[in-house]
Amino acid sequence: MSLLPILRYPDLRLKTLAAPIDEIDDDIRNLARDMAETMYGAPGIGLAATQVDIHKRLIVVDASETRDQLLVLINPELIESEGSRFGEEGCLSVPGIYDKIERAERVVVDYLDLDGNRRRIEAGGMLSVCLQHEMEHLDGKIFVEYLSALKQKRIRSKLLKQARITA
Ligand code: K2U
Ligand code: ZN
Repeated sequence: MSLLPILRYPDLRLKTLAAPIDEIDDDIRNLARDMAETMYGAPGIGLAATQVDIHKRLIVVDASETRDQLLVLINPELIESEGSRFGEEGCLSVPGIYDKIERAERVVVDYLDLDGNRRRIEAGGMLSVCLQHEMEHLDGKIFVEYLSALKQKRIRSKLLKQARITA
């Protein structure tokens, strides 16, 4: 088990398009385990492999109050989305930054579980937001990209300054 380093915006590796997973082997199972440990330790309610510089289509999510309902989604696909809601979001790759983002209210997502079974999840609420947020990471997109160019500029300079101080 190990905690994985999380890439920080504006690291260009966060813009990488993740590749589909063809074989669910021990490497993938170990990665899912380490991503889950990293997510719980952050703490967060989701984490995409992109954020730990592994460019494969794998996300882990646990939006439960009890923090004991881990979902591992391999090759997740957005099948349906409906409605619209504005909610404040953060991101483990953009520490200390929170802003309101519009998302679909409900989503239907198909994916493979760690046993290779095809599954379908219908989600609303925070789980729906988290799934949309994580699946965008796999496409190299970060929530700050929905914000104005000025806000993005300010966030970029703040995080670059933070990185210089902590380097
Ligand atoms: O991708 C990530 O960085 C994980 C996010 C997922 C997320 C962002 C916005 C809204 C829902 C989920 C982190 O979990 S951000 C930290 C956090 C923690 C608890 C609740 C919401 C956000
Ligand atoms: Zn994020």
